[in-house]
Amino acid sequence: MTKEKASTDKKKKVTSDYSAADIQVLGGREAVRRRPGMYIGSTDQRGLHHLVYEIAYNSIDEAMAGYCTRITVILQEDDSVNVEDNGRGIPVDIHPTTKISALETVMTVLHAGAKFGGKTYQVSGGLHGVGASVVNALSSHLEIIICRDGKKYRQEYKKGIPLGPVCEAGEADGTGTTVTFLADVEIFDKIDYNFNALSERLREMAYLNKGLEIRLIDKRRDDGKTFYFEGGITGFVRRLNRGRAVRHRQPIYISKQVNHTIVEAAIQYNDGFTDNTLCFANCVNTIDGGTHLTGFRSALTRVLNDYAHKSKLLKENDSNLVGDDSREGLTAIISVKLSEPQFEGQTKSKLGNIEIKSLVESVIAEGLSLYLEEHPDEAKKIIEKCITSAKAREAARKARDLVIRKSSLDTGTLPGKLADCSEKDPAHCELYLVEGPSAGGSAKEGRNRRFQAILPLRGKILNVEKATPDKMLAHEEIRFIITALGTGIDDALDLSRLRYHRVILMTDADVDGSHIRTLLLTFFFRHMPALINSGHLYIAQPPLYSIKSGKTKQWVYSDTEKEEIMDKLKGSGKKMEIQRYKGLGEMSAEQLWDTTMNPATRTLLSVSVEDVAKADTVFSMLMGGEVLPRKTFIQAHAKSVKNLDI
Ligand code: 0RA
Repeated sequence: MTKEKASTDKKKKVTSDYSAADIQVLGGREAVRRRPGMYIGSTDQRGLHHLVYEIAYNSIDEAMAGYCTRITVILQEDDSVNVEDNGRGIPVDIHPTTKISALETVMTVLHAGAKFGGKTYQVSGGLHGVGASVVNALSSHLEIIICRDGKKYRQEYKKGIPLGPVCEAGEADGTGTTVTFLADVEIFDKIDYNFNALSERLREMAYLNKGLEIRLIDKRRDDGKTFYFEGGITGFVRRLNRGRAVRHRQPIYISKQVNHTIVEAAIQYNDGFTDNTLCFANCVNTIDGGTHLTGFRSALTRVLNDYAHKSKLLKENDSNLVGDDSREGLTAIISVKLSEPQFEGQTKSKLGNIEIKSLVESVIAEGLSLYLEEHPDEAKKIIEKCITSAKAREAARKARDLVIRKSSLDTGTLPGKLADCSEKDPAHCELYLVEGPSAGGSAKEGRNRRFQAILPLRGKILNVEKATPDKMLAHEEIRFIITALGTGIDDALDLSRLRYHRVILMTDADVDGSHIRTLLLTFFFRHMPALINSGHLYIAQPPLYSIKSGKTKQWVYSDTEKEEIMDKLKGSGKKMEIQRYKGLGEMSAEQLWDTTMNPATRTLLSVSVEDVAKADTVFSMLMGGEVLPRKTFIQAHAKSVKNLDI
């Protein structure tokens, strides 16, 4: 009987027909009250603020749909909050299936708001927050007033339960919705709204909806703020960049509506190094990015590269700017508004709509290209910034590679051509660095393989004095030396890992040989100075001559020695045969052992650097770029290596 009556009399129906809806309402209401955290995150101040946002989101949806220009949030002295808008007003007519008013459905059924909005909204599918029903369920008292069709309607709730039907409450001038709620002290730790925290988010909303005025009034302490931004996200970017040196005065603004989707971006580079890009989908800050951000980034990098090449700011052979280069010092807002946003991820803060990527990419590419064409001065400043970033990135990469290489050198496998010794105690081991493969062969054959290792070196050693660190490590022979020694180099040098306590340079006694020796010394001095300072580095002394007389053969290691012996032999009238040895390769394996490698008979020069500061200039003079000082020095210090017998 009641139902029958209700269908003919709208007002009465609303009054009486609560039985069916109640079950549904209580279901949602109780779930929300039992586990409020599931719906609003927490029951502390953040959760409390969430209530305000949920109600405000509905009004912002109305603004995005183009029907609302002003939203007022008032923090009342009694801890209740008003959210008032000048939208169309929530419809109060009876819903055909639920048989209750649209207003009551929105206020009592979880997620009902979104469903209601979907059909009527022009571009936006709404914020898709948890909805007004959650706020209602968590409020000890809630009142909603609708102004529509020249009338005022009113309904009240207690903990989400209607205290009565929607009632007419007089005349109204305009249209709009006002929600007043008092958060339930049974749910919340304490009712204490933070004006500044609320301002931040409301300001953001105002930026994202240009032309929308949002007021926040604090009646508790007579404070208030009005947010209204004609420039929308352009102003947002300016605010983010305030106090920073910017590369171009005006933010770049791009906006386009395609069917029911709006794409908007504001871009301004500063002189900093971080990427400060915020992206929003239907005014929700998608902190985990998503398809809109991906589309924006690829357009940005592509367009900047195209322009940089076209304008010859990047030369043909220069490598392209990468994404990171185009985002250094970037402040940007990307805002998309679409009908059915899909929010993904754990916290639903990533936009998933796949079609948005190409849409954003094309809108941004078009808008940005146009801007660069029309603003060559600004374009140049932006591109130059990106190029600087590219250079810095390249330098950083080299430095990083160097560190990685250095550490891999420490543990690298031994070079294949190293003929290692069998002794494991480094204190008893020697490593011969031998010039040329043939001498290397003789040395391998002639050595005592128990404690003597041979590393033959091919060709000239890189002049490290003139090479960049990465070039040096790209040089194979140098890498072999480093891995064979096992200590690492430079800052990473660890002498305790030295695999041979005698490192012996064995080069030919000719010009090439002495050049190679100098190159090796330069390397050790620059990159393993501790090896020299601790007395581990030696120079082998192969003989220069052999003098044979009768059955005896003598090895001669210097010209003075040669003169002495010759004088002696001449005096005794004996015949002699003198042979000059220029290269190690001219000696047999046995001869090499006898003359140069046998510890019992050989002579080694220990390399020491007494005056490191002096040596430093000496090395750069010897091996650096300038030719004249090198020549003078070599002539003056031809035999300056300290001689030490072992
Ligand atoms: C659905 C339809 C219509 C308005 C709204 C929702 C609406 C909801 C809220 C929530 C807070 N403020 C709001 N303002 C409007 C209007 C349908 C029509 O008039 O044709």
